Formats: sequence, C-alpha cells, structure tokens
Amino acid sequence: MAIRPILILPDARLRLISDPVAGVDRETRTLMEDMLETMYDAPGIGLAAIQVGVAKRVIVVDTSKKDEEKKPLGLINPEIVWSGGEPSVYEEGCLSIPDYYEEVERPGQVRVRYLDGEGRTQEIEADGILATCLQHEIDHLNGVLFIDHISKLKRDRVVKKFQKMAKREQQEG
Ligand code: GNR
Ligand code: NI
Repeated sequence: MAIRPILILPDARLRLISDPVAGVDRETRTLMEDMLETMYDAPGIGLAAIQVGVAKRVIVVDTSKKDEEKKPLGLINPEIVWSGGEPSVYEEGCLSIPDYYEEVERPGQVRVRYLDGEGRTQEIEADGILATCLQHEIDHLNGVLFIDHISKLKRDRVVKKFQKMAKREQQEG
C-alpha cells in the first residue's frame, strides 16, 4: 500500500478522458488499495484514478462518518445507468482543488453499474452524499471537475488563483 501524490488544478491531466479497464488484475487492485489509502490520508470521501495521474476508469469512495465503521468501495468502469429523484444541493470540494467549496445541484439518486475488484458486475443504488460523490467521481473519469457545474465567473476566478499559485511555486522551485 502506498500514498500517491494528488494532482492539483491546473494540471492538464485532470482534463483527460480516462480509459476503460480491460481486465481486472493485480495492478488494478493495487491501484484501488493505493487510492483508498491516499483518500483516507487526505482525508476525502472519494477519489478518481486520474487524481493520482492514472487515466483509468477506477474510483474509490467511502462516505462513512468518523465514528462509524469504514465502508471502502472500489468501482471499476462505473456507469450511471439511472439518475433521478429530487435534485439535491451539496457544498462540494475536490482534493485536486484544495480549500475551495461551492454548492452544486445534481440528481438526488443514482444507480451505478460497475465491476468490483474480482471483475464481477455489481450495481449500487445511492442517495444523499454518496449519490453526489459517485457523480463527482464519475465526472473526473470524463475530465469534468465540480467547478464546471458552477458559474463561469466563479470558475474563472478559482482557475486563475490556482494558475497563479502554480506559477509562484514554479518560480520558487
Ligand atoms: O473529499 C471530497 N468531498 C466531497 C464533498 C462533496 C462532494 C464531493 C466530494 S468528493 C471529494 C474528494 C474528491 O475530490 N474526489 O474526487
Ligand atoms: Ni474531486
């Protein structure tokens, strides 16, 4: 198990469309273990493989609370097969856009089909924060960030701020 570095905006790799996993093998399972360790360390409630620089359609989530038992979930090639219910609004954040939070409206319920770590097809139905988190992670697999769901004014502002910070860090070496 290993903690892997998380890519930060404006890293261009965050805009890649990730490739489907052809076969679930040891490498895929190691990637999922590393992603879970990286997510718990951050800490976060979800992580997509591209956030650690791997353009494969793999996500991990765990929306259990601090005082609850952990509920790690690894999803390979996840697909939203149904979404609906009352739209729900959550204040979202992203480990690739540290310390920035905005409200995003998304469908309140989703049904997601995916392969588990043993290559078996599974489906999960989710609502609440898990439904939001799954949509946020699946967006990452398509190069979409939560800031793409907010106003252009706010998005341009946060992108500029992170571009400036990256430039400054480059100059300071
Ligand atoms: O840790 C995270 N919290 C969060 C809160 C509200 C909506 C989505 C998320 S996902 C985020 C971790 C992350 O960046 N996943 O890609
Ligand atoms: Ni994110």
